[in-house]
Amino acid sequence: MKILVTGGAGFIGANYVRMVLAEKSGNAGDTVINLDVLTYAGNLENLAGLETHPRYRFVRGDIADRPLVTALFDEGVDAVVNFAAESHVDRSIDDPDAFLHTNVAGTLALLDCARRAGVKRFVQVSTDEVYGSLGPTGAFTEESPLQPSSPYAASKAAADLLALSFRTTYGLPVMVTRCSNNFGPYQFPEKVIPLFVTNLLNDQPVPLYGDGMNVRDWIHVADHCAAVDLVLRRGEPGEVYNIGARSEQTNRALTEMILAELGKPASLIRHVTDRLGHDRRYAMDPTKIERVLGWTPRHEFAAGLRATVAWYRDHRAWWEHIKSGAYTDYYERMYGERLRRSAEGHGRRA
Ligand code: NAD
Ligand code: TDX
Repeated sequence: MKILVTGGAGFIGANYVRMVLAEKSGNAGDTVINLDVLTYAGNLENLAGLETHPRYRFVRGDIADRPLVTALFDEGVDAVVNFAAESHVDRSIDDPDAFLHTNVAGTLALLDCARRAGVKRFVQVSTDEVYGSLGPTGAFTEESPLQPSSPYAASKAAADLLALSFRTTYGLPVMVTRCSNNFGPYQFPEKVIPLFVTNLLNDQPVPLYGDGMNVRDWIHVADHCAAVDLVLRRGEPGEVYNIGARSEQTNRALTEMILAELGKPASLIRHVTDRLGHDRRYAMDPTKIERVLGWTPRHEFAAGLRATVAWYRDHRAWWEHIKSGAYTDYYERMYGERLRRSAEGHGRRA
């Protein structure tokens, strides 16, 4: 199968490309074209070692670029996995425009080119955030209403529904996956786990939003990639599949686990002003993909987190390279004022 993977230079896309091309994956007949425009989050270092792989090709470009996408489909692409996105909630609150361009217009362009080219399988990688926020109990099923909170989540909901509409309207064989929070190697250090781990490795404070009691449902990126691959090969067109590992943690508990793993003091936690519209709790019910496709997560949370912390400890050059230049401006804009205010509060309390 010739697979067009979009956003393959990002966190999950790179893990997916590596998985498909791995000797042991059993996908020996598959070739991968990785289409990625290389935004701030796209990093070819995530794919180091694959440059000369005989079944891999990188193309730099935008999923919204119809002539380019059409030319790639003209080469005989069988399947698409659309990971390409603007993916960070805080950036979408700061400046939503890019989210509309890539997540909505880009996904629409890709779907449209795919149906004109007669692509046989199309996986739209969606997210649990399309469902909005949960109360203290229960979990999202595929039938839960879509109630996105942030501009990011709203743009992903639009993409998710556009993808399903292409199945209903044009018969494009689309499957949608909605996954919970991923962690693992190659995650951009704006997301909470790599941000906190890399700050702590430099003995810098970690900015915990609000009361720290928001809950996220964590899954190792390798388990997400395996689920996406299963849906690509065996999923039913028109179906939505929730993906999650039943691994809920409050942000405070998660932070404490990371501190313990690194042997750092709790005094490095800074309670900062909350994220606007911060979803309180996510929890995924993955019963459908377990029952129908036989998927099951293989990574237990505590062990996976330990291995992930070790990965960032062992790959300092990878993240130091990222946490310089434009990242420094981002960090100041996002956290500078909040951390200064939190330090003043700290001083008053002391
Ligand atoms: P990421 O930000 O690490 O990577 C996104 C990649 O897409 C980057 O390589 C970027 O250069 C590329 N890209 C952005 N705009 C593009 C465009 N217009 N054309 C081509 N490439 C473009 O994101 P991630 O965390 O790897 O997430 C991948 C996908 O999975 C996203 O669709 C996201 O919504 C979804 N998802 C993520 C999570 C999570 O926890 N990270 C959970 C569920 C779903
Ligand atoms: O500095 C921080 N402090 C903090 O307390 C950051 C960056 C986050 N947080 C909190 C906010 C969330 O409750 O940690 C939790 C996780 O935050 P993120 O890592 O930004 O992830 P989240 O907003 O939950 O979204 C993620 O999961 C769903 C991905 O970024 C999305 O792409 C995916 O769709």
